[in-house]
Amino acid sequence: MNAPLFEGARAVLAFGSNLGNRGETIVEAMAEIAQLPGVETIGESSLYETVAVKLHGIDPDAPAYLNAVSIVFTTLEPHDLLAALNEIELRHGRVREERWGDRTLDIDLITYGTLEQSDETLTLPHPRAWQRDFVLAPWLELDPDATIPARGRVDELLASTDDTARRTPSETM
Ligand code: PH2
Ligand code: MG
Ligand code: MG
Repeated sequence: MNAPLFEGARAVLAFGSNLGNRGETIVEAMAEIAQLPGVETIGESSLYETVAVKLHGIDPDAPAYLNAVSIVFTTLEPHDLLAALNEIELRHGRVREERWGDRTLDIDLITYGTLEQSDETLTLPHPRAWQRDFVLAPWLELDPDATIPARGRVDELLASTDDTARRTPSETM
C-alpha cells in the first residue's frame, strides 16, 4: 500500500520588529506569507508593543518591539516553510549580527501541527515561545484554546510570564 498522502498542517508564526517602520514591515510580511504557494492564512493578530528582551533580561533602553502572530495552514514541509520565512526576513533588510540583537524583521516558526523535533536549523515547538508573553498574548487573541505541544495551554503559560505586551492602538501603527 502507498504511504498516506501528507495533507498539510496548521502552523503558528510569530513576528517581531524593533527597527524601521515596524508595523508596516510586519503587515507587509504577513501579506507576503499569505501569497506563498502552499500557504493559506487562517488568522492574523493585532500588533503588540513590547519591551525588548535581551540575553540579560528586559531592556527598556533598547528600541521597543512590535510583535504579532499569524496562524496558517500549509502543505509546505517545516524546513521549506522556514526557508520561505527567512527569505522574507532578508527582503526586509534583516541582518544577523548579535544574538537577540535589534532587527527590522524576525519571523519565527512557533509550532507546526503537533510536531516535536529538533535539528541544527529548526526546533519545534520553538524552545522559548512558552515563556514569551510577546508570542503568547497575540496567539491567545487568535485562538483562546491554543496549546503548545509538551508545554500546555497558552492561556495558563501566559498567566505565568512577565506581563509586558500591550496591544497597540491601530492609529499608532
Ligand atoms: N525577539 C527576540 C529577543 N527579544 N523581545 C521582544 N520584545 N520581542 C521579540 O520579538 C524579541 C525580543 C529574539 O528573537
Ligand atoms: Mg525570534
Ligand atoms: Mg528568528
